[in-house]
This record gives sequence, C-alpha cells and structure tokens, in this order.
Amino acid sequence: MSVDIRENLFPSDFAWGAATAAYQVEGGWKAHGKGPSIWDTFCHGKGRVFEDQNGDVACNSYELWEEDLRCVNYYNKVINDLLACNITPMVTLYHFDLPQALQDRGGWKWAGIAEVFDGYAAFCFRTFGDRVKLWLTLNEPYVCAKLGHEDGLFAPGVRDPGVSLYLAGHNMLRAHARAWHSYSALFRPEQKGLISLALNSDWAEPQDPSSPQDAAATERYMAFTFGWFASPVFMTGDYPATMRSRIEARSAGQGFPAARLPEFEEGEPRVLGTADFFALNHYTSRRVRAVSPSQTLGFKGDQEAEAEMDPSWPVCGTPWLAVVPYGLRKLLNYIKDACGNPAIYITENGFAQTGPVDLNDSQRSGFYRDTLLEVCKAIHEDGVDVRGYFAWSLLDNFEWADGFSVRFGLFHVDFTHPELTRTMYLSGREYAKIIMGNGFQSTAQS
Ligand code: GBH
Repeated sequence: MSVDIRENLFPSDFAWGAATAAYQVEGGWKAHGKGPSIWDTFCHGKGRVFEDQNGDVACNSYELWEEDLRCVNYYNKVINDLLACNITPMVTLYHFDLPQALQDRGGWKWAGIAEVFDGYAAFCFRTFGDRVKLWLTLNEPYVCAKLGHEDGLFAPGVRDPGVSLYLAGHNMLRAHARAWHSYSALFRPEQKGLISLALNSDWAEPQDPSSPQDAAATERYMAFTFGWFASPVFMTGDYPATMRSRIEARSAGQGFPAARLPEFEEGEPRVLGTADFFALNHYTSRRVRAVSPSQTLGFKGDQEAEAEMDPSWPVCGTPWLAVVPYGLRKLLNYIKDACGNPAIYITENGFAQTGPVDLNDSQRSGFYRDTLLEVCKAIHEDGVDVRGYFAWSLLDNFEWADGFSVRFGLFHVDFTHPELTRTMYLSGREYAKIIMGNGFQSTAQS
C-alpha cells in the first residue's frame, strides 16, 4: 500500500535520537577507581564472547568525549554537552552492567538489590535530575533475565533453566517500581520529568495462520516475552495469567515446593502504573508454532512454543535479525490496545552489518526508511501515540557476546585504529536527512 507523501511526516514535536549504552561504548573499565561490572568479569573469562573480545576500551568514549573527565563529572559533562548541542538526553540507569560487587551478593536474584537500586536511582535523580527529564530505570529486563540467567549467553552467565530467570526478573520489577515511586514522591514535584523502563519485544505471528494451536502458541509467546514485564507494569499488576497458571502447574508436577514464578507481595510498593510512557526496543519478528508438551525444566517448556523465522524475510546482517518492517506497526498497535494507548517512545531499533565493512550501507538505509514509513502509518492511520524514535546505535560498539563482529552504528568505528576513528555511514547521512525533514520530505522543500 502506498501512503500519501504528506502523511509520511512525523508530529512537529517528534523526538529523534540515537542510542548507546555505557558498557558498549565507553571503555575506561577501571578508570578512576571504577570497580568491575558483571560484563567485565564475563568477558575476561574465556569462551563466552566472539574471539574473547571485551569492552575494556570499546569505543573509548570515556576518554574521547574529552580527555580530562572524572567519574560522575563524566556524566555531568556528557549531559551538559548534549544540552549545549540542543540534544535532550533520555538516560538509562541500568543497561546490563551490574557492579560485580552486587553480583557477589547474589545480583538480581538477591531481594535486597531493590533497595540498593532505589538508592542508586535517587542519587542519579538528585545529581542529574535538574537537567535530565526523561529516565529509563532498566534496559530490557527480559534479556537480562533470559540470556543472563537461563541461557548463560550474557553476563552474569548463569545457566539455571526455569528458575533463576523468574527470580531475577521479579527483583528487576521490584527495583524499577521502587525507583519510580521515589521519583514520584521526592523528585517529580520539582524536576517534572518522566520515568519508565525499556521493554524489548519481537512481533509474533502464527506459523500456520489457520491453526488454532499455533495461534494459542503465539499468544503464549507474546505473554512470556512482552507480557512478562508489560503486564505487571502496564496491564494488571501481575504476570500474565497464562504464565502464572502454566508455571504453577508445571512447578507442582516437577516437585517444587512453590511455583517458580514469584508472587508480588502485599505491602511491597505497587508495580502497576509505574511507567509514565512506554519505551519499546524492537528489532525483528517471529513465526510461532505449538510444540508438544515436555516436562523438561526451563523457560521453553513453560512457554510450549517454538519461534522461527519466515523464510521469506530477508536476513542480511546478524542471523537473529529478520527484516520485517510491518511487524513494528503491528506491535505498536498491539501495545496501544493491550496497554491503554500509552505514549510510546521507540527507544531502540536498528540493523546490523557483519563481515567486510561497507560504508555505503544502502541495506541499512532501506531498513530505516521502510521501518519509519511503518511508524508513520501507525501514527496517522492507526492513531498510535508514538512520541519518538531512537536508532540503535549512534556508533558501532561492543555488541555483547558478539564482540565487535556485529556493527549497528550510524557511524563506523575503526577498532583497529589507535584513534578509533569515526566515519559516518551512508545510513547515518540518510537518517540525518529524515530527522531534518521530520520525515520523508526533501529538506530543500522544508
Ligand atoms: C538490544 O537488545 C540491547 O539493548 C542493545 O544493547 C544491543 O546492542 C542491541 O539490542 C542490538 O542487539 O544470538 O539468537 O541468542 C535487543 C535484544 C537480545 C536481541 C539478544 C538479540 C540475541 C539472539 N537482543 N538477542 S541470539
């Protein structure tokens, strides 16, 4: 379907951006008294990251931002520099790099972490909240719980199928809720900002659209990925009913004294409603089919669904990222319906390059164009309240377990060059044009 060109524009106050994360760009892993994080430990062990690479230096943004930066002043400087360039910061308090000292006390599986996180969040609100008005507490609790505590593919590298991930996820929600309440009670009246958490979600469709089993499996997949964190915060205050009932029944059958999915306890700070907008990280789509029930302990068995790629979807960068632009429009509508039409920021979306570098990355340009046209349709044709879009990522960076082998940047970074030279990709120039035109009008006309 073609869209009227006038409609391929975004609201006049639409927020355009590009995202990064501390561990992925900064380096400075032991600068100025910084203790190790769980990602430092994880990478320094062997056999976990592509070619045993690590983020010790990464893009060295810690030093390249300006040579003489110090600790908290580094972030003060970053925030002040951004504001001076008329760029509004949206700050994520936690993007995967838990201090190792907290991991040593049990990390996200330790109930006490919620208070510690709350104290850290309050410190940030107090220190930076005069200038930062958009906050995210946690980035992708799903990824931290599932890849970090079920699969062991991300730090802290725990492989404990079916148990640890639910506990880690639960404490992340408890930590998030506390920080939201602290902001609301102590800082919001004066600072007048907004706070949420970034949730990642694929779009999912039944493998066989005519199969009721596949349709049900697709609903379970969305409940176990999107709903796991969206339902407590945006929908009901509890995990999706299907998660609860399935995990309860299976836990009993497996001989656990209690369900592996924790309860939100009376007297704890309320979780429902602890987000002032919806922050969505989205990359790709899946086709889902039902699988036969299995008693094997683990998230997969709890979910009883298999997610696959559609062979017609192009995969030209990293293997998990099938390009399905319409999936984002569908997902935006799903969020609108499921979560009561919230204001939505797309806080991450992007496309990766692997193998030989191509600065003339027309595939990525095409990805951004096709995806943003779908966002336009969601805004104008479907009435989804999308407030902003941040490309992942500003710079090629340390792509977690893929090390430096997967490049998501709008800027190429030459990691073999001592100065870590930045060069804009074609897609960076094209994205800049879209921002300047606030959509797909030529900047000459505007
Ligand atoms: C985001 O996670 C992260 O927030 C960001 O730091 C990261 O750089 C960006 O995506 C790009 O990956 O290899 O088949 O096991 C998005 C969720 C989680 C999707 C890990 C890919 C690996 C799939 N990502 N997942 S697989």
